[in-house]
Amino acid sequence: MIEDVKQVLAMHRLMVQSRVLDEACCEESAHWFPSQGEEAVPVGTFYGLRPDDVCAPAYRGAPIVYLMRGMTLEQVWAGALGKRTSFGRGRHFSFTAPIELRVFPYIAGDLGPIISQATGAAFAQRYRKSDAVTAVSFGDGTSNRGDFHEAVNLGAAWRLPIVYVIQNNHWAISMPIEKATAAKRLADRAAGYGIPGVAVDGNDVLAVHTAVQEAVRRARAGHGPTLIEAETFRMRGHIAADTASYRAPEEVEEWRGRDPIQRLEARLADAGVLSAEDAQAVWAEAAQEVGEAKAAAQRHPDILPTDLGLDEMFATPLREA
Ligand SMILES: Cc1ncc(C[n+]2csc(CCOP(=O)(O)OP(=O)(O)O)c2C)c(N)n1
Repeated sequence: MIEDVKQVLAMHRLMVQSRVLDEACCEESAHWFPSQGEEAVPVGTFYGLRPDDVCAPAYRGAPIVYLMRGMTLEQVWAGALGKRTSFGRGRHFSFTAPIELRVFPYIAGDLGPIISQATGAAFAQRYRKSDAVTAVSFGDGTSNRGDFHEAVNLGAAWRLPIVYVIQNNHWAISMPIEKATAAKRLADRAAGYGIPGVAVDGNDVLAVHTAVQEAVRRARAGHGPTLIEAETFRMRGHIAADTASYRAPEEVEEWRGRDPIQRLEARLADAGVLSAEDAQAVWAEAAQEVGEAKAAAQRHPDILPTDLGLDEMFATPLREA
């Protein structure tokens, strides 16, 4: 159902921008984590949250959430190119975001703790008597970790203002979800925590957005967490260089037919909201913006060996001992 045309067009634009940026980053770095085909989950989940809400996006597709929270494309590129001007100061050849935007930075390596940390952010929101909420998304593989159980159990027991979103793209590197769990629907796990569990078509941005917004309303009203499983598909390998030879090409082709951007465009065309030419213009504009931002970020200074000092490793103590 298309109720608010302006919002839907904004989400379409973000998905296109995400796709174009992601393709360009894959060309730039063999280690980039491709998110092509999964755009409806980050966009549908984090679009429309308030500036005082906290966002903790899954690493796959996170840059579009940073852009939604106020980072510029040039800043995202500075991170992707490992520039000294990036929020990771060039020490992290990837992407991250400043905490001031109330978006969790991408923390390399350890998957899982972000679910507990986001639950902690929701606890802080409750403790400060604010009606802000936290939304956290993570992969199906990550949802099989103990961190998930501990965090969701606590969030539910304390009725914290948080929405847990599993970005189920069917694969965790080379491990298919059917081999990692016997559960048919990951959303069913919610019953074990005493919270609502909702399974949505993760390639339908409106379905994701509607489910998350409903969960946000519950959380804001003090009714606690919801677990949402958004089913999508990882169209490329785990990283840009991964040819994903461990899976059947037919499976990928089947999902190509459910491309979230093409589906939305078909729907918007049917509704007389976006013509083929309008859609073309959105793609062209995204390509131009992404290209210009990259060119600008390439001119930023690279990190120097002398930047790798210990000065930023330790925070200044709040009080002298
Ligand atoms: C605690 C931990 N275990 C293993 C890894 C290695 N690892 C990096 S990405 C990944 C797959 C994660 O799968 P999923 O959560 O489904 O997210 P996806 O990559 O599919 O988006 C693994 C196992 C890690 N980074 N952290």
